[in-house]
Amino acid sequence: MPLYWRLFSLLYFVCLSYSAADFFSNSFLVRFRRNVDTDEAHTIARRNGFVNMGPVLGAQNEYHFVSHTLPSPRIKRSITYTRRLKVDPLVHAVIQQAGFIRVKRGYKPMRVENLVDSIQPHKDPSDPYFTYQWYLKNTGQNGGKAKLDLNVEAAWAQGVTGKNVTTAIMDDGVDYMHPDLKFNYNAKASYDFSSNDPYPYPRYTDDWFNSHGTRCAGEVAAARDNGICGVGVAYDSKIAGIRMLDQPYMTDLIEANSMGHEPNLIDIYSASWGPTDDGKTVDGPRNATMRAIVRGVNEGRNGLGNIYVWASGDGGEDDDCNCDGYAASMWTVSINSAINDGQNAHYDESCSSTLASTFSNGAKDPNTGVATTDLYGKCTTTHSGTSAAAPEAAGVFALALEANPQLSWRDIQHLTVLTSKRNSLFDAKGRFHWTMNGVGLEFNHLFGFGVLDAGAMVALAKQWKTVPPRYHCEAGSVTKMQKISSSNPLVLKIETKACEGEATELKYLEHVQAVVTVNASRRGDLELYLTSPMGTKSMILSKRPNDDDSHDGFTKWPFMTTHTWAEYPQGTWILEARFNSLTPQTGFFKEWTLMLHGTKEPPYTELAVLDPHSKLAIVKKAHESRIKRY
Ligand SMILES: *[C@@H]1O[C@H](CO)[C@@H](O)[C@H](O)[C@H]1NC(C)=O
Ligand SMILES: *[C@@H]1O[C@H](CO)[C@@H](O)[C@H](O)[C@H]1NC(C)=O
Ligand SMILES: *[C@@H]1O[C@H](CO)[C@@H](O)[C@H](O)[C@H]1NC(C)=O
Ligand SMILES: [Ca+2]
Ligand SMILES: [Ca+2]
Repeated sequence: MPLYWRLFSLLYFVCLSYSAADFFSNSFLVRFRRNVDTDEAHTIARRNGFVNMGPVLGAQNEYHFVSHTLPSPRIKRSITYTRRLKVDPLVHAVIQQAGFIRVKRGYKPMRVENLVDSIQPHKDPSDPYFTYQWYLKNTGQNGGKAKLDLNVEAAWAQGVTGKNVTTAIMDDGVDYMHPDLKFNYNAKASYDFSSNDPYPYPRYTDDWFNSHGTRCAGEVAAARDNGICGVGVAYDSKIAGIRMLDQPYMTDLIEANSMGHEPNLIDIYSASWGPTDDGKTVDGPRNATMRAIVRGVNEGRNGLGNIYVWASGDGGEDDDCNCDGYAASMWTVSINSAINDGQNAHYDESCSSTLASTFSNGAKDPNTGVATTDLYGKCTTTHSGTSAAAPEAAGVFALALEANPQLSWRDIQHLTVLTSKRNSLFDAKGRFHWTMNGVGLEFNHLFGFGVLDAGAMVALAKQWKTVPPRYHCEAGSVTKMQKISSSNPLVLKIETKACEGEATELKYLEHVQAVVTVNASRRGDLELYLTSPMGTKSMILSKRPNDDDSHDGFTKWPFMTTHTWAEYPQGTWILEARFNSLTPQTGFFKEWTLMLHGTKEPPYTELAVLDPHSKLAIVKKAHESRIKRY
């Protein structure tokens, strides 16, 4: 059994532990006793009064059936309909799909503009909106900070513009007839899972509600020098539209089919949505969706792994993106945002699983949002939210993949860690400072390893050698139930050799997870901190003032940190659990399992150090002195 399946089964528990008041749809996942072909599946569906919508994740033993006679959504499961399928001799299991809520990040009704008519001659792209694209080239326009941008011109100057790379926008549709997008549209890789057809065109509403996907698409791949709108970060790359956000509720099957759609045609999936950012939700990928992501990173891109880019969340300081199982996943690259003067945006969430940042709106002027394409051939300058940030990262990764098409999903994360910059990013409220981890990498609880630098990433991608194999080590567990209260915080320790001498031995960290089961009289008042043997302290759960849950707590929830990247894992790990509130609270801490992920062999050894001040140089030096010590 491959290791990732073991890990995956551990994470399964997460999927089973939601308490949210779900409702039920008329969709059913039907698992057969043996493989059946599509014709046979049609027959079985018909003879039981269902319609077969097709296989799930390309499997031959799982199909998606819909009933047109069952009212949907409904409060209760339909035992009758489930049983009707269940008694069919070929059917092994039937799972009626729950409906749940997924929201677009950063949607606000926005003003729409027409093209500006004063086209200024420029050595930069000649597109009329380019000067508004401060996130591509910040000259200090609109009160921004000069040179605080994605440094994309340095990537373009290396001849890299995203050729032969496809990014899928999983959203409310893409206006693929937009003149700035249509030549970069990859129809073959596109699909509409909201209405089950190959045309992910946004549904018309008169309030621009379904403009989200089109705006995200333009950030990645709007065309250059065509006199229309601005340019995409990777303006010669392709975009696919995956329409999946535009139905009354979400189901596991819609998410799974979207995230597993054409994994060999699509390189990067960009998602600017997630569980409700109300500061009290704890939710993440369900069963089939988790399988889709695991399959994507292990088998997609013909084995190199798909890149899933995730907007870290718009819940502001009262939410924590580690409670969002999509953003907190090791298999997604979670991206936060900064505004044009280097502050975080007021809606930014913070958490230890964020890997890096890009940009959203301008500081004071609401018209200095992200300039990009809009519905019906228009352009906008007001796209914002961490929604706007994730597609910029997808564009930068598209550039890296053109520079080196052999990069794996992990290579992309390593490149992100090594080339993101602190630049002038800072916490507007002064809470979170830049800190150095045990190998000298600077991180910030808000911004991860900093703002993406396309020029540096492309340059390093060109000489990159794939990182050594990854191992998963279950480093230890504390399972004794312990009481915790406001006056008695809990400090737990795990002393570990990081699986030394075993098949999963590792010495160089990538992601670290603390899988925790705990309940509390008020979940939102609980804070969790994880400290590594090298002394790096990650806040893996922050206070969430709106979370008044007193019932569910967290059940085997995998809190993740990126902050100990490249550190040495052996030694003592410390978990602190404490309440941060005026009213006294109590709870029971039931489990902490420490999961370490990384390599046994040192990464980066074959890479040439061109700049002695680069992060690559710093980490390599730290690793070399470690090799001498141990
Ligand atoms: C484009 O990418 C595909 C795989 O995604 C590869 O088979 C093909 O050779 C590439 N084409 C070029 C021109 O690089
Ligand atoms: C999730 O998948 C596992 C393994 O295939 C299965 O045992 C379980 O019943 C599934 N749960 C749901 C809710 O689909
Ligand atoms: C937490 O779990 C313990 C043990 O299972 C239980 O006794 C308690 O009522 C639960 N709830 C709270 C708020 O502690
Ligand atoms: Ca253009
Ligand atoms: Ca959130």
